[in-house]
Amino acid sequence: AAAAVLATGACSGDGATASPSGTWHSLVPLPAEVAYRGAGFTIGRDTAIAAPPEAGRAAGHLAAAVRRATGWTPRIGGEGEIRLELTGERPGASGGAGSSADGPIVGDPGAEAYELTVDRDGARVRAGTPVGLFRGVQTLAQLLPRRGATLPGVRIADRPRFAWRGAMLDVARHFFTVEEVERYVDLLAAYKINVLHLHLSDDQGWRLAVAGRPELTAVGGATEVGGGPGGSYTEQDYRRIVAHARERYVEIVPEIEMPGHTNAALAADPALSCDGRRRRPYTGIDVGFSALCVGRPAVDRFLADVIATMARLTPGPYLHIGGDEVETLTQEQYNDLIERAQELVGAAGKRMVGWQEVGGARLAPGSVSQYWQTGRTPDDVHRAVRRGAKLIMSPASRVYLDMKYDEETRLGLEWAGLIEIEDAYGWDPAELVDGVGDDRVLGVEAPLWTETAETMDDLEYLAFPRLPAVAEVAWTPQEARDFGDFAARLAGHGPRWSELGVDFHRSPAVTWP
Ligand code: TNX
Repeated sequence: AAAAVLATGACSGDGATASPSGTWHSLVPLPAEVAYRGAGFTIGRDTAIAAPPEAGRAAGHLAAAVRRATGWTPRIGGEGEIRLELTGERPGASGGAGSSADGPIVGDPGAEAYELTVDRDGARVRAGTPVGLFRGVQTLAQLLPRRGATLPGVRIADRPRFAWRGAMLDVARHFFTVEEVERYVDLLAAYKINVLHLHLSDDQGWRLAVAGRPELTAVGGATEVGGGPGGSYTEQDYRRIVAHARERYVEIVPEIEMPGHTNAALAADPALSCDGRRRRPYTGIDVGFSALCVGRPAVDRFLADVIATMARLTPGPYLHIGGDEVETLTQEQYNDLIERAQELVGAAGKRMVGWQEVGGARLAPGSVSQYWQTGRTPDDVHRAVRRGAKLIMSPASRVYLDMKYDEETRLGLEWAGLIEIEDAYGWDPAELVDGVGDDRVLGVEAPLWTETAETMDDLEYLAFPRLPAVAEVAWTPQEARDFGDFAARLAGHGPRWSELGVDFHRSPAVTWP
């Protein structure tokens, strides 16, 4: 059973405290503007949710949240005390790079704006788009008590700071089932994260079926780190994940790694190697040693098939082609392959995303570079920006969810440092790279590499509570953020995670109830 909408409201003594603004609540991410005032509204057995047809998904999620808090399920109809309203204006309808019928999921942040008010007569969420209503419903669900029916009086006006608020899950080092990925999506959606980037291939595993190339999953998918059985998604499995995510206004961005991190592909198809020899499956955790044979016709056909498959399965505009940590090619060979991939992605009507090393190649202005290497600002990032590319900020020392919290953490690596919740929270995406302010930053993403994570509990333990911290970095205006206030708001989420069976790290900076 999936987690669906988190209700974390504070009025039942479950841990939220007064914030500096003199209010009590557990809202994460903090809305841009929030003012508690006046009497609240108590949901009754005959309270109904009024919603237009386009807001069906938001209304359904809200009804489920009310049922969890109160035990009864509100009717969804044309009239009601809880109203979801689509306004005439559709901010962002002209901008953005989305393709869904009800507007882009990753587009103009204005398209996700909403207003929420609760007074003694009821609750109302207003937005220009269905996605805005859905984000507003997540806020309303967090205002509900864990058990109970009373919402506080409040006025909220909210919109995200960044368009791309992502999480990445590595299903290559260890495989995770459709149900596990769906559960992760549910947890993301509750924090208004709108992208799940799936790392679908690496040295240790190939996880996505490609038509006409059954050996990629049959051979490349049959193992994982440590030698376990691995696994892979059929096209139908993958479509289920995409549909489940869209239902929650989360975009799935697929990543197939190239030209490096490709041992699993080389084990499946010897024609992709320069020596024509089949590689043995790899179950260790080293990086950098594998690469496709750039320039070989067999490799060009492989690129075309793989990118066509990703494009066909992806309703959204972004395809990720990896591009990191190649140690066995010349810069010319590397650039050649990235530029070919970029052309194929463009010809499929999509935009290419790659790890920051892709900035070594000639990027198209619509391409996106994912910054990860902390400690210096590398030339490849500056080159990408000069070519007009935007950046996704994933500084390893802040947002790599696979790093240990402290020396005692039973899971995780530590090459980028130990990351407690203060570290994950306390940075500004517009201060990371000289000359790169809000306008060049597409957004923020928290990767979860899974060399050391094998189970859903492992994923949850590494992601919580750091993922909600990153969600607030990506959503909330910088000037409204304060770590002490965040920690106080976050406390109320602990009991809810426990109730949902979400394993989490009890970060010492938070006074968990
Ligand atoms: C670096 S950062 C990687 C991954 C590893 C990760 C482990 C990046 C683009 N690549 O291949 O899984 O470190 O923390």
